[in-house]
Amino acid sequence: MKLSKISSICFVTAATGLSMMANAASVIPSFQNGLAGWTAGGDVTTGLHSGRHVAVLTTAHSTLESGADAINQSGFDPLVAGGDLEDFAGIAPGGLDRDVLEQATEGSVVKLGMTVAAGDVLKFDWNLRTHDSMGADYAFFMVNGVVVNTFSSALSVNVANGVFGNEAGFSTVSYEFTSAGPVEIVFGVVDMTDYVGTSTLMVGNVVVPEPSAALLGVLGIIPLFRRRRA
Ligand SMILES: [Ca+2]
Ligand SMILES: [Ca+2]
Repeated sequence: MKLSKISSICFVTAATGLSMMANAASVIPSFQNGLAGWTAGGDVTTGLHSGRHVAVLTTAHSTLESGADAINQSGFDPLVAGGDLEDFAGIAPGGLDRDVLEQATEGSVVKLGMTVAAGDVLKFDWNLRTHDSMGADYAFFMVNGVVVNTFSSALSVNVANGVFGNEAGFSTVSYEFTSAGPVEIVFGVVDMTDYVGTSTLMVGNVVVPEPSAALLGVLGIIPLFRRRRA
């Protein structure tokens, strides 16, 4: 009787944790369904690139850029830095500048709010493609208004097909949430120093993977079931 009671308490605790993890995983919409569920600012569309359904964010103005830079995809202009861009991303004006000489000028952002459990791991794939030649543009990943990862156009040195310029190639990033609760995740790309040399962020496969069988074992669910049934 005593063993059964302890087992039940442990199971409820573990199941609650799993429920929260599943919540975080289930609320991240795939870009296979367009931008449904996400909030976009600036030039943001979706597409299939390198086998991934991705959001495509550019720094291209719809009318003020020309030649290879004129690749605005949506008809919406990038948000202006020094106010609108930072307000939308949830960071203080100037928060995307490197320093007083290297300042963000305009950019595009996509963001999502969700609830996570402590220990949840977010994973995503991103690639930066660019025509940039001065003042390295960059893509960024933010959590609750803090930039936690960046991807510089200086890494985009590989010739790529299509209109988006040279690329670095896709890489996968993992980020662990250290505390439970509501969070806002933000992906963006900014022009730096000047407005030309369009840079494009492609981001996809944004997931919080479901807990594995190994994790279930660590949480004690499998052994506890066996003990209860014994
Ligand atoms: Ca630049
Ligand atoms: Ca631009």
